[in-house]
Amino acid sequence: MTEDTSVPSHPVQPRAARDVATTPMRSIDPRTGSVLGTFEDMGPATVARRVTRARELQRDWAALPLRERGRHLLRIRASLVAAGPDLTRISAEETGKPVATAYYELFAACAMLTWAARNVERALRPERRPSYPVVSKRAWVEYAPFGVVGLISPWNYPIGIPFQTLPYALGAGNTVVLKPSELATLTGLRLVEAVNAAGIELAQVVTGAGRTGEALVRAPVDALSFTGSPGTARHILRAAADSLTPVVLELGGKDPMIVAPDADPYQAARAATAAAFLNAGQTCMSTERAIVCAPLHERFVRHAADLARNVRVGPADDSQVGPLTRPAQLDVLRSRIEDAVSKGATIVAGGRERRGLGHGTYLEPTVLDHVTAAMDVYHEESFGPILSVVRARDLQEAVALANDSRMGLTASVFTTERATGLRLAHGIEAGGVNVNDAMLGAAMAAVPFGGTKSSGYGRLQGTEGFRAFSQSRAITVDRFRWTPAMISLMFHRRRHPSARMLQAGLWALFGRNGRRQPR
Ligand code: TXE
Repeated sequence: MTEDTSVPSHPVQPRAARDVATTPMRSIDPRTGSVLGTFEDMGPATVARRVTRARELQRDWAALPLRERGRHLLRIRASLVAAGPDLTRISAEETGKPVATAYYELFAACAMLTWAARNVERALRPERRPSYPVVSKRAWVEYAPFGVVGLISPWNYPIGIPFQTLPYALGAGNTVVLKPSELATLTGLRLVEAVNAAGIELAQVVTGAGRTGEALVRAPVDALSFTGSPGTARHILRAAADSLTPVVLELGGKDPMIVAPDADPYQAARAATAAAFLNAGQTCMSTERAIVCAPLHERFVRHAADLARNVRVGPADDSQVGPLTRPAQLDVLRSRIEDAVSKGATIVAGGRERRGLGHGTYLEPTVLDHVTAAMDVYHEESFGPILSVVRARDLQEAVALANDSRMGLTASVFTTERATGLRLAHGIEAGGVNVNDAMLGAAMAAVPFGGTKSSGYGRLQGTEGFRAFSQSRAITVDRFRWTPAMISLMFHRRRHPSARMLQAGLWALFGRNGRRQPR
């Protein structure tokens, strides 16, 4: 580890520190246990140097016209496509996911880049606003970059999640410093290499665990995008408080799917199991609670159980569900299942560890029926391949159950009646509701993504995503050319208006709507 002697230039930068030498960290393939490579466990000094570098490069990037920034995002896309085989292989090795799942991430990343490239001008060009009630002025809003955006990322989608922020933050004129998860760092390194191979060094990377992440927050960066657990988010907010750094938080969910009495139970079960088991359930917006209305309970449960039993589990490239990325999560999932069964739930599919698949740790895709609010699995994010079925009498009870959660990321509704879908969507407390599918909203680059309640705040993607990493600047100028005589009339009058005159003015401007003028 190198010593740092430079003092970064940011005004609230803490004094330069020396990084204590640490042993390199290792990246491990959860399918085989083999070491894939090592990376540096960076301390505050190294992190500060990377942030300084990003800050130096940001000025030239922000000086480019929006259209030119858009063109460059398409060059990054080309670079990412060229790196595709490499990136998806490394991501699959580090997380254990099937390569196809890594490719979904890459498709999503390219879609985000494409939409951001084509819409950056529209989203961020200066906008005229009425100067009401000041008639003598014109006003407009400009969108300026923050400077350096820190991007602290988890391990579950190490390609897709960074690209929910990166195209929009770059489009807004920022540079970024990525802190990939310690479980998927090699993917992060390759990803940043691909971004910069497009010809402009727009991304830096810092590697390590929580200490490195905290150093990035405290460097400080000028804005932060964090995806991960609520516990870590609290640490980050405390660290960001010193520099008052704005933070966008995406913290996972306990996402419900309401299956209305008129729905096709097979289609609903297909969507629920696909969304529950994708990436071994290690997805923030996976369907964790299927809330099924009478009279569909039995049919939905039967279909969901059949579908779960037919999922291909294993380390091979053509499997659908790989191992848990963090083997220790199996203990958490086991205890959730045991707790649920002890309180009256029934296991209708899976429920056990799948052995004989080599070194990896696998939980069989699991469907639990008769799940109730008394059980941990009803409230706590599983982050594993478990679908809980909660039985509801009717739609009113189903909405109440859906909202009975600390989390509120996304939700879905299955119904054959569009009007029912929309009515339910309006009643569910979530950042996004998908009617007749699950998760698809997040794939739409123009549609904002983020949660309510403990699922976080702020939005990624869409026009909202550009604005999340921009600061609006209000500019006002004179509508008329003022002569010196007019200026002296405005500003050098001796007499101020009396309270009586002001009250009369207030009434003339705002006092109508049929109300009597107060005395
Ligand atoms: O997240 P962490 P992990 C949830 C899910 C999962 C749990 C843990 O429930 O089981 O979070 O996952 C960095 N200051 N989600 O371990 O620990 C860390 O190094 C600054 C939901 O990945 O929150 C990593 O880069 N940074 C979810 C990142 O934060 C710190 C996705 C996330 O780590 C830090 C993943 C600190 N003090 C997990 N401590 C979703 N929304 O999709 C850690 N980090």
